[in-house]
Amino acid sequence: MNIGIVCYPTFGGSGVVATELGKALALRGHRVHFITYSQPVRLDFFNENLFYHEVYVPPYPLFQFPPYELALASKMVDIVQNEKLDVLHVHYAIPHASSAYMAKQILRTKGITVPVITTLHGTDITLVGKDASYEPVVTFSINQSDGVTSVSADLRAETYQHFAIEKDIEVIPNFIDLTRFKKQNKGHFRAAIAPQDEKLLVHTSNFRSVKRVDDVISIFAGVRAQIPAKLLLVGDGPDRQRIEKVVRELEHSNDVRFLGKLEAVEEVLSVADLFLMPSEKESFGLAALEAMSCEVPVVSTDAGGIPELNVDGVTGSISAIGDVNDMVQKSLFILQDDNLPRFKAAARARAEEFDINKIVPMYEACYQKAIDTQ
Ligand code: GMT
Repeated sequence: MNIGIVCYPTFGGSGVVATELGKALALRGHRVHFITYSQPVRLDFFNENLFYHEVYVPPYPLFQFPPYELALASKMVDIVQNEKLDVLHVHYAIPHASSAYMAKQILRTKGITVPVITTLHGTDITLVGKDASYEPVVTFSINQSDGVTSVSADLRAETYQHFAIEKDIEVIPNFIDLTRFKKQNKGHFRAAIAPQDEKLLVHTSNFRSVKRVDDVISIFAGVRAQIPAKLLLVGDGPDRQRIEKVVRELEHSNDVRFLGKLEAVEEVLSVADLFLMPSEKESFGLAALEAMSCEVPVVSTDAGGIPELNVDGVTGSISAIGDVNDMVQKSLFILQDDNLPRFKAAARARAEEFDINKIVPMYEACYQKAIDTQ
């Protein structure tokens, strides 16, 4: 197939899923055209089946808000027409699904039909999309899509609950490359970070308020009060500066390291004992899946789709949002030497259920169905 993928090119989960999906489709022989405003972070190699088309928004003094969605729609028209795309797959509803709708209408006037698949990732529904400023457009553009997928059953339920959706939504979960995300021998790194063999706790996120990074710090402080431990924080975002101040006030502030936006997160996960995900909203929890694939159990909340991934008492633990005490107690339990090996093995075994090779064919089938029903 000739496939167009529209996504955010940044470190966010939806961009990572879209890029990894495109790469996997290219390896399976499809031609994949990425359409976005800059080179996707993980698209940093050459493959004869991969193409990147940059959306350029010309500046003009009149524009207080440059109209990206119009430039995107125009670019979609150009690429569908000239590269003869069979399907357009947009990741994150806002504004990609409405731009795709516009592109589809323009193409129709030229006698060209192209099916549009919209994948809902999370905050496009649970946070931003619900807002009255966007809701009518989000509802309309989802209903106009030829195929709609969501990354968890919980996100699908929330979409039906808050939007008047007439379409079937298919659940296609996040996936993982088990060959990249596996425990590597990084003993030297562990010895440098935890010379006394302290337990290593890790959190990775975009440091937005829904991630509740304050809770990460409080959970760590509770654990550190009982056992020797270190905390590694990967990622960056709006809350980072404030969290740095919070950390400076801690009794054990030297045991917390900010690593910033690391691309090779699997190297950090390879030395970790526990992953903390105390999110308030989380449609799936790709970062937790990456950790589990590297044999790291997950202490999480029951937000959104996390319980569809993390199995309480088996691959980690589940607590109510904000119940820091419970997460401290569960962390201490999992970290006990008698318990940790079994949690680690179960985390990896669970991650294997989300093998990229099992999930990508679900997208291929979804494309084929949309093409066949045009
Ligand atoms: O986590 C974020 O805020 C980034 C966001 C995105 O869309 O870029 O991630 C969402 O999509 C990921 C991939 O499908 C999911 O694994 C994340 O759970 C989801 N984040 C939220 O729902 C908050």
